[in-house]
Amino acid sequence: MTYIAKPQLRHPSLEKNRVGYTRRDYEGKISTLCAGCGHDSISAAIIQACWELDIEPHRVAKLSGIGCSSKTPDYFLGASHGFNTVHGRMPSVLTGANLANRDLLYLGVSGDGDSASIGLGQFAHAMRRGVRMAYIVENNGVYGLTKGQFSATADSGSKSKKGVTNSDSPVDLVAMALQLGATYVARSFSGSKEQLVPLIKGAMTHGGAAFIDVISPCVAFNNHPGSTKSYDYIREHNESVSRIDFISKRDEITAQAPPGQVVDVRQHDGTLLRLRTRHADYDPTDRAAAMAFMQAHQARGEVVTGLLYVDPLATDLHTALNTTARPLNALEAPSLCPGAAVLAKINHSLR
Ligand SMILES: Cc1ncc(C[n+]2csc(CCOP(=O)(O)OP(=O)(O)O)c2C)c(N)n1
Ligand code: SF4
Ligand SMILES: [Mg+2]
Repeated sequence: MTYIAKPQLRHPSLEKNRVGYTRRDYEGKISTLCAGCGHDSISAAIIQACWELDIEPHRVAKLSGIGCSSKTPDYFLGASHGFNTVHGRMPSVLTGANLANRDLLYLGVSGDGDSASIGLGQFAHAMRRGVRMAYIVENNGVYGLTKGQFSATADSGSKSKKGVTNSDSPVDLVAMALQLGATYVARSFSGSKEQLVPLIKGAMTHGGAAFIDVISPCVAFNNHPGSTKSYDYIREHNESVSRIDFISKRDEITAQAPPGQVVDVRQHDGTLLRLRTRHADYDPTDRAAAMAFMQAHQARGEVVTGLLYVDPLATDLHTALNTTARPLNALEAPSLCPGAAVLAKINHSLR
């Protein structure tokens, strides 16, 4: 048996959201990950975010690669569409699905091995093409599933459980996402649900490529002194740029924002990201400044978390390709294949 189904029994008076679902309706099977694994906390944050967003589960497509992290879509959104791809290939399969049906909300779940090692090229092209999705990397600095080898995001100088020092430079997926043109870029920590839930909500309502790198400690292979991805290390070195509140377009904005410390970012779909900044001069809409800020703090050994960059008016691959507003999978045969006469006309126009 590779999974454990959850009992269907539930309390009849569980709170429902606006579309009539309880939190339990956003759960999946019982997790088989190690007790204390950061990935389970991220699954809980995804469940909370989707419930609060009033998303109907059948409107979500969750895709992943291979790894403990990529197993997690089995543990949330059990009534959503799902595809567990080959190692590192989630972004291209998701891109294809998105092009065929633009009406779904795409959630890509991956690991640091899956996205920064074997899937690095796939990650890069999904970001630069602006595929509309929430792309979450559950980053523990190791290949958890294959028993703790250093991954490409392990920091230079960090130590393995057996005391070996990593000499390679790390791949920083946040810096890459910023450089490659992602329009929503964040870093968070699995132990910080208060920060992670609104970040996921913002990503799922974003109009382009949204990327969240979530430091997610592997308690079995990378939670010891000398690791820079352990619970203790991240708690001690976490430097949050802001506190984020997610306000849906239906919610009334009651709290008056104190001037100077609050940046309101309204996204295309009307949702509002309210950022209570901890650094008065931090501008989350300035890509180059975000990069410089992050690198300066990283050099001091700090792990910068929060919403680092957002382009509220972002567009996606469909806009770039000028595709039809109707999902391709809903078009009838004559529209998809208009016949020899149309092809001859196109060929003629190219002569
Ligand atoms: C093509 C291919 N190469 C290698 C593997 C072996 N493999 C399975 S999971 C994994 C790494 C997973 O690491 P990560 O994405 O960080 O996930 P984690 O388990 O740490 O959450 C590797 C190398 C594989 N399954 N397929
Ligand atoms: S091996 Fe590590 S990543 Fe995998 S389930 Fe256990 S704690 Fe999580
Ligand atoms: Mg990993």
